[in-house]
Amino acid sequence: IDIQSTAEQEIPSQNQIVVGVSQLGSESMWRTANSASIQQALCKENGYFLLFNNARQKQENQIKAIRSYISQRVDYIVFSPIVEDGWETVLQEAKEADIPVIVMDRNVSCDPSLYTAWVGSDFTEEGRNAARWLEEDLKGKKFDQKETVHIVVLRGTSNASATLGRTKGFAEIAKTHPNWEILDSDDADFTTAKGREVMEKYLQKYKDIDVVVSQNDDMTFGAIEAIRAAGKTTGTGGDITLISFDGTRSALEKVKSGVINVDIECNPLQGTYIQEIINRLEDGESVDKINYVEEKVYTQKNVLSVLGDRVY
Ligand code: GYE
Repeated sequence: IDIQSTAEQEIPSQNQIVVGVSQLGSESMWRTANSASIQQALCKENGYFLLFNNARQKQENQIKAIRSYISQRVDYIVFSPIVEDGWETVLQEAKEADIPVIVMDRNVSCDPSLYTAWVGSDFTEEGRNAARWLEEDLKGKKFDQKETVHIVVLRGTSNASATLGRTKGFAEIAKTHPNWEILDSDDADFTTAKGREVMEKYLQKYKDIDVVVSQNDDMTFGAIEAIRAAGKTTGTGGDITLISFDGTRSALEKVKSGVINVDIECNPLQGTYIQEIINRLEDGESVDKINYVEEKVYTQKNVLSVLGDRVY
């Protein structure tokens, strides 16, 4: 092994911007795309030296990674908080060390002066968009106003902003429809295996499920397996209406083929937004504190417009 070049790779040069990233895990297709996006944007060619740590769904691992970035005196810290609470102490430490922190994807609930900027999605709006789509879809169907719509929800990771926001946004609108009944709402960790497991349980427990709201595509795939195994169908003209979130390529293929009715996009391509923020800070410019990424809603009607370019 060529020690010289290994050593060169491991030590940042004077003019490189050193960024420590703490990614919360690798639970979903969305997460994989998010990690790739950050790694591509903060690459050597763009002037960066990137330290990247996968916390494998543990907040304590994220705190450890952030502490190690502080002791290595990196120029910037970027992290996607697994849950909203419990970051004050470590962010205070980063502040005292004068290291700007950029929060990515999910939110933190602490004093906003503890971080420089946040990039991510409006999860509550995503939840509302799911319910708004359902309102439209039910128009003219037997459920419209009269019969009860039986809904089950597959929630993501407990206390994650994506879970909290999507749940809240959907419930806000559901409340205004006396005939929408949310039968059950359980955490399924944003994974396919858990999605399948929770959906199997729902199918045993409730004979009459009209709508499944699955808070990410990975859980949706698990739900589809469980529903098929129970001899039922989903999607356009199927037994169960399937609402998903994220808009990853393989799920959008299923929107195209009519197995998933609608996919509420959540944009994982946040690397360029973060690169832009860091570059502005490097130039001594001010940055917006809150930065929303762009997102849409996909059904069979418009899915072809995006499928061709979908890279994740
Ligand atoms: O929807 C899910 C992932 O925080 C927006 O986390 C993210 C969510 C995303 O595991 O697939």
